Amino acid sequence: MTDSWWKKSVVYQIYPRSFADSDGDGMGDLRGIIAHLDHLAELGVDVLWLSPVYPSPQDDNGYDISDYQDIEPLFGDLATFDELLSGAHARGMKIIMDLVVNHSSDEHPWFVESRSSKDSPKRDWYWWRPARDGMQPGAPGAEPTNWGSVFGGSSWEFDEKTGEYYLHLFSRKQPDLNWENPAVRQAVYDMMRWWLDRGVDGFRMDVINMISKDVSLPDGRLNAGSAYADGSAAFIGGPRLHEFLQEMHREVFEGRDGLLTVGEMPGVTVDEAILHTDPDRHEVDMVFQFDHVWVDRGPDPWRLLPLQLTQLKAILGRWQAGLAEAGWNSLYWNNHDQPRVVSRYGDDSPAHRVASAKMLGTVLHLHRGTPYVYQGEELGMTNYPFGGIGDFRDIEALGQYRQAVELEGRTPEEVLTVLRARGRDNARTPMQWDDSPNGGFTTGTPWLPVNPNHREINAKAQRADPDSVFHYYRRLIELRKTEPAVAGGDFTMLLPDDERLYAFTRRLGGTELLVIGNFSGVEAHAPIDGWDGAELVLTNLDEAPKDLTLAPWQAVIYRRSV
Ligand code: TEU
Repeated sequence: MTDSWWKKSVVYQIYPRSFADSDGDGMGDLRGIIAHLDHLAELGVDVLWLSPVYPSPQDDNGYDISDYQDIEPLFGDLATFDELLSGAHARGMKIIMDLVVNHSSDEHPWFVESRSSKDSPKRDWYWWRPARDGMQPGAPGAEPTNWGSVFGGSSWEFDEKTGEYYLHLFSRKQPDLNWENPAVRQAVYDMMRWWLDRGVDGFRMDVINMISKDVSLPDGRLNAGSAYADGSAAFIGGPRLHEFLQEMHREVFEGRDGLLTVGEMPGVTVDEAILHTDPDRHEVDMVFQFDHVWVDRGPDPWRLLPLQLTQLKAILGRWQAGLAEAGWNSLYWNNHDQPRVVSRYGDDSPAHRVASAKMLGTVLHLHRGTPYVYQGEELGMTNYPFGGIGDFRDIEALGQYRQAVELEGRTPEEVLTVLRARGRDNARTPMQWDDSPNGGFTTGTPWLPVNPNHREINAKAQRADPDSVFHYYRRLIELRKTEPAVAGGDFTMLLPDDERLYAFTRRLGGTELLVIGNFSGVEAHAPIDGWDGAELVLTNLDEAPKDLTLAPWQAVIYRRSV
């Protein structure tokens, strides 16, 4: 992977269950994606990232894989997958797969065999441990460590048959694979080569910074008021992570060109990310960091914090500076785990939704890095009006609600307030294609309801309207292709202390761009000199600002020669 074509590219994430249903079962599928490839080509994206499409019991919507080398029947089959791949390639778009190998499904044959007996040849493919010293196996508190799972409850499941526990950092149906075992690693590399041989163009690697664990599995720190401890010090960026990623690179990617690898790494630091993405170290092309989506999260998980723009700028500015010389940033506001950004950092009221969605897109896409667009973001799709806990489907929302309300004494209302604003189901309501009853997503009953605002917010209407969020995103993506400073320019943050304006410059050779976004509903002046008479490249409102005084939620891009 010597070329870095992905620096000039934009990636579009598809969450297949919620993208488009071709057969009326209420669940999106591969043929649905094929039917909408022209929407993606018109938008101008270069790469499609498919969330998992493999056979799965769907405990975590496909992030629990029971067969790594086939297609989930709900979504289609391998022949349809090949058709999708060639349909994308024919339109100049690549496809990267989701690689979920920190854990498998408990229904994967590897785990079925592993749990069958203590002497199974695959016993050591997962993390099996006896009860805590001196405790009765299966008794409350006898788990091998005090770690909580991300989805609520203990991260250990007791297995009656062999009297031991297995580790699952996520759901009990997602047992963690033991990467210490070289046979596990070889099986994963084999499978990855198989997909590349089939023609796929790379991988997005799920929680890949959790694959190496401190094998002593130490207890974590218990925070006041929580039922379980945070064990992440033992498995985030663990002792052998760099070694494993370099081995994977050697075994899978060496000698193959034109691929993209992006590692999802919750909790990764800038310094670690430099090591992971420095091309000379042969690990991954870029990582997904989380600092900028944790900015509105305080020490208390069940209290909402408003966005503080100065903090957001400090975080993203630190990532821009850190990866300026070696390595590369990914850029994202949204994915299938995050609430809709226009509802979160913008203003989704009718007066400001369109402007703030475009402003957020402008600021993101003009940073140095590879932007990711999550399905529906290009329409300015919003959070869903969830009511009670019965409206949620996500295993994380349900599990965390149970733990908070039943074990930690939280009130349902305080937990629901946070889930409504931040829950993952916000991202997972079906894609809004048109104004028909199910938004053109399905002719059947959608697995998760379509947002009632699909009557106003939908792809069909936006493709016909040159002022829509869709066409604005299309122009942003096009600008990356026509103005080299967008992909290649260096980055300088301006006005770090301003609570309303996000401002920076990009410079490449004799060209400089000035980007300003107003993150507020009031007019704001940017005290920046030297841009009188500069060329206005793009703005999201009808009127250009005068003297750098931006209207509510306005964004501008100026260009000058230097
Ligand atoms: O997510 C990793 C992760 O850390 C998430 O738990 C995320 O931080 C959290 O859900 C935010 O609310 C990946 C996948 O993207 C996610 O969909 C999976 O559930 C998870 O791994 C397990 O595979």
